Amino acid sequence: IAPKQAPEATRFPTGFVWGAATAAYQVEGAAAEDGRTPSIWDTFSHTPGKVHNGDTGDIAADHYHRFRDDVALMKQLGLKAYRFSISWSRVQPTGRGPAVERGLDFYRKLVDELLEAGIAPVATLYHWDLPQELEDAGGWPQRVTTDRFTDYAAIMAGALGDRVATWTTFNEPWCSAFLGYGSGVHAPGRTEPASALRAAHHLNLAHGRAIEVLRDQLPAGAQTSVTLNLHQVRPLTASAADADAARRIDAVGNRIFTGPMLRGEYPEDLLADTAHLVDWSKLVQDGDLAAISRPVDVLGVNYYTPTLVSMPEKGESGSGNDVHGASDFAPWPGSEHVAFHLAEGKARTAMNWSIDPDGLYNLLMDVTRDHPGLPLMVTENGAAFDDYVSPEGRVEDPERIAYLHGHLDAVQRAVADGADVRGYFLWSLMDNFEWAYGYSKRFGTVYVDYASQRRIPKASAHWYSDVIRRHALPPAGLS
Ligand code: GBH
Repeated sequence: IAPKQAPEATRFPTGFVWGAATAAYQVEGAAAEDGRTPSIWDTFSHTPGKVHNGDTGDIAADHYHRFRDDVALMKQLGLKAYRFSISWSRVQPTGRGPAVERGLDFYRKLVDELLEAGIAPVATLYHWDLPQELEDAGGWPQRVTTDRFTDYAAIMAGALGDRVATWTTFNEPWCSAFLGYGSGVHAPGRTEPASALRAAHHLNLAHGRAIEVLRDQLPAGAQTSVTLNLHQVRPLTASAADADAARRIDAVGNRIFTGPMLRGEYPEDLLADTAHLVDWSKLVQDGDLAAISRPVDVLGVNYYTPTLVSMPEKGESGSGNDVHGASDFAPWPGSEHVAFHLAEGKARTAMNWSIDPDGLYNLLMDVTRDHPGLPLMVTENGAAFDDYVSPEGRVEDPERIAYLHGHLDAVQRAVADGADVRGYFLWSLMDNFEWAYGYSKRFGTVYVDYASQRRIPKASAHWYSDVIRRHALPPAGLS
């Protein structure tokens, strides 16, 4: 009789990329250094009442000055890739015209440091921080902003195209359009449903035009992508009304981007749901859809929690459009009556988001079904918990380890069932400025003591390191 052996752990696919992510305004600090001018997030965070505790990104995790130490830490953890974003107003302070060399230098040095450490740089051109001057000229609801973005993309491809192999145009354009111009909980804080829809179209167009520029300028092996926060929408009940609520949110939350980008058209139901707000026949001009649908090499998806919706009957009050507690104005133009719910009986993170790894499995499988053969990358996944430093100087975060284990297992199940997932980026490398929540929410796998700027890898960082080394999840019980 053969001795009992531990079952062989399933390994991730060969070449599967292990990374961690940040975004410029959330970590860099150095808000007024080397020629950088304010972005809409500087303005917003300095406006009283917009961000928890009046927190700003002025200093953040001081990554601008500490990037060498941060890259050394990434190397120590065994990361294979680092996803960061570029602060537009650092390289092109007015959002127009020639680039500022000192601004470009920061990203050149960061990229060189990463390459030296054997870590692949994955650059996002836009993670929500529009130069304030461009917002003053009308921002994303204005078509001219797409010209500005295309110029900026060309500058960055020229400066870093020889060294950065993976480029992402936008991070979560849904948030820029609908939280920025719809609910106003994000910068620039406008609450104009029609402007939010216009912004969405212009973000799509800017994406497509930038993809064209990147393809022209980048070497053959470089990859282009965009990252979407596709909502994993589920109806609360099996009723026809709730099914319609789910359809509506899927339209204005997901298909408003995947439609034009991946199919070359806006969904008919979206156009109908929002016809009273914008004249789509004027907004979408000849050639726009061809530009927007220029192919990307890989689609990035960010996932945190599913979206549970219903359509309350007239007179019945829904739970409102503020499932995450940040919004009292619906960021869903055309679907203002849809109610949002928190799943019962599931554990929650410090954001009060329910923990549901099956949502990630379903998301990857849904995209694979709707867009067969499309390579995917999980560009963000992670959780905030109430982390603290123990008297011994350690940060124990077993809930985060469980969260990551569950979601990486979901990725493996999706891969086994046919999804072409090329990599996984943990959100976030380190604690940072969590937008409207300021520094009150810690998503990092590395703890940041904001008083001293000391970094302390949490227990989950050591766990993740181990996963990377094995290229597999540890046997159950070891996490
Ligand atoms: C990501 O976005 C960001 O890319 C990243 O910068 C951020 O730090 C991270 O996640 C953690 O939050 O209540 O209807 O207004 C977050 C994705 C999608 C979560 C929208 C909150 C609010 C919807 N967000 N959601 S609503």
